[in-house]
Amino acid sequence: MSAASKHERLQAWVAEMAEMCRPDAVYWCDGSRDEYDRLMAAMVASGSATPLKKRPNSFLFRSDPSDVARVEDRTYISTPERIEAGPTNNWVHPDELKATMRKLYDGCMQGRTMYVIPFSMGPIGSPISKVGIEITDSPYVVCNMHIMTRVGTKVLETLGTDGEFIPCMHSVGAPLTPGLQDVPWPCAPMEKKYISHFPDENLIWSFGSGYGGNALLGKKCLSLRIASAMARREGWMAEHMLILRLTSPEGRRYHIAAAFPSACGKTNLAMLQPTIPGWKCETIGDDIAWMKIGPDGRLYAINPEYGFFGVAPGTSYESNPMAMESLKENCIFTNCVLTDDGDIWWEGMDGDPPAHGIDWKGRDWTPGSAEVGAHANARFTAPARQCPCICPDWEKPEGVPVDIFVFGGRRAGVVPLVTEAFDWDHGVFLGATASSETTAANIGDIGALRRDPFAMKPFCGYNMGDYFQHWLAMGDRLGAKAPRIFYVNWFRKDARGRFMWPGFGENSRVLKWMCERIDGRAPAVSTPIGLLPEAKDLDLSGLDISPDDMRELLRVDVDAYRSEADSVEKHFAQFGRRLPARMRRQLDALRDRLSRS
Ligand code: SAT
Ligand code: MN
Repeated sequence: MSAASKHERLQAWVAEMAEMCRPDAVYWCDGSRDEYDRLMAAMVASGSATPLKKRPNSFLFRSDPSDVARVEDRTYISTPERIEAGPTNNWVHPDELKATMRKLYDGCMQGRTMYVIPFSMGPIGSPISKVGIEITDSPYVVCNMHIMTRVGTKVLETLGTDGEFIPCMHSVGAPLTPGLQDVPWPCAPMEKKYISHFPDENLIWSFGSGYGGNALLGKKCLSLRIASAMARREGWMAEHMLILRLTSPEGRRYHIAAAFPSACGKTNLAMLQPTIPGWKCETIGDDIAWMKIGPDGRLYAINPEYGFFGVAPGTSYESNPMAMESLKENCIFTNCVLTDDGDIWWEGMDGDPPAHGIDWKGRDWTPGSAEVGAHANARFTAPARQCPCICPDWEKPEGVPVDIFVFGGRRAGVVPLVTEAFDWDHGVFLGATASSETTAANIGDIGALRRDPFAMKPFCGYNMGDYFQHWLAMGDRLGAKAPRIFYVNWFRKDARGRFMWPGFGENSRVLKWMCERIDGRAPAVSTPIGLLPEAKDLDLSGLDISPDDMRELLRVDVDAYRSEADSVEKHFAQFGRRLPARMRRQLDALRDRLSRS
């Protein structure tokens, strides 16, 4: 008898879902290597996975061309009152959404197996961790969840007979009714895809997509959308942040948590190899941080995940050697090029492209082909423990104390390389007004400028105005022990479209200045937008960068910021009365400083 059978609520929920979806079989996952191997072998046999000769225990998948990224238009925060979801989320009333989705779920697993995946976000037993149970009809999802979360019987044991769990319901939405032939990547058409969250019930219902955050429900759905709503109720924080430890040549440790939108280099920054001598960086997480105030009054962070789901194109030994080293075995690759010698390849990888390969759509590909070989949002799924610079404390149940918060986005113009907030409220203002040019990580326009507060626009499970208020309240509780807040932009371009800052490992120079700031050892200039270094305050030794570029990277364009303030005004207007007065005051203060300079 399985351990789960003792948990009545869990059993009842699984039975109810099975009755609705009508799978051929129900299978409880134990998280074992043997289970992973069996599922992979079956997917190889059916033609949906290709084993890679060059990488032990690694497999390539090609998704349906319509199912390649998160679908923000089809993602819902479903609360009884629309105002609780706020202006940045899609909303449908729970009764209506559930009725619509019940019809879709009705019989949707015919001809398939329903997998029940018990998983823990965070180390099993950590006071910050949460248990989820994902139901899915996708063995690809099961294998990815094995890498991205801690799956298995042990989780059921911690649940006991009445432990709390977050139900995560998922179906690819492609029943195999008699006579239908399965396809390598089953999914439903766009108008039937729903990624739904019921934060009042801690419940997730996802239908129709098998890709990334739409389907691996521990990630964005549980660890950000549902967790952010829980965190607000319970007084902690669930953020779209990498976590890293920087150690100075003297051995002083700094923990940095940094928020950037999807595909803006979080994984690269998390695995940064400092170019300044004597400094060391270790990775704790690359995407999500859960943070609680510890007994000493400081803020402690854990990475709830167990693996990396990273953007493949652009990842190379030059841009991120530690990621490349993490990908040598036990990985899943999605929508990359298959080379003739049985390896994967993507645009931006080191060295010459292969002379021939199979592209992400399964067609012959050569370097002269009209289209890219790997999809721009092609991904690798890799176990975090395989990262050579993973921090020895990355699974510490109590987490690591955060010294520094960093916000940022992709901005070709206007926003300087680095700015320090005057104080907590100003830092919250910088986070609340963060902006970025959009990337291929979600379906939609690429390169359009949007405000992405705290990089949480797609991931905040409640009204974003209340979320700003929650940040202010956390700052009030943390007082003098609050992390210091910075804003960065690695992506400034010159008139010819060339990146002005080299980025990657060179970003350590900016992080070093932040560390010196919190130790009171580095100067800063007060400007209308915040505290900035002068070029001489940054360690630029050994870096080939022109004084003109440095001046431009650290210049505050007062006129441009006046229009930024106008755009912030519009951005804030959408929150109406839910915008905290303290944010309004920050905007007024910014305008005041700009008018005086
Ligand atoms: O597909 S995911 O949502 O997991 C990746 C991302 O957009 O950050
Ligand atoms: Mn992300």
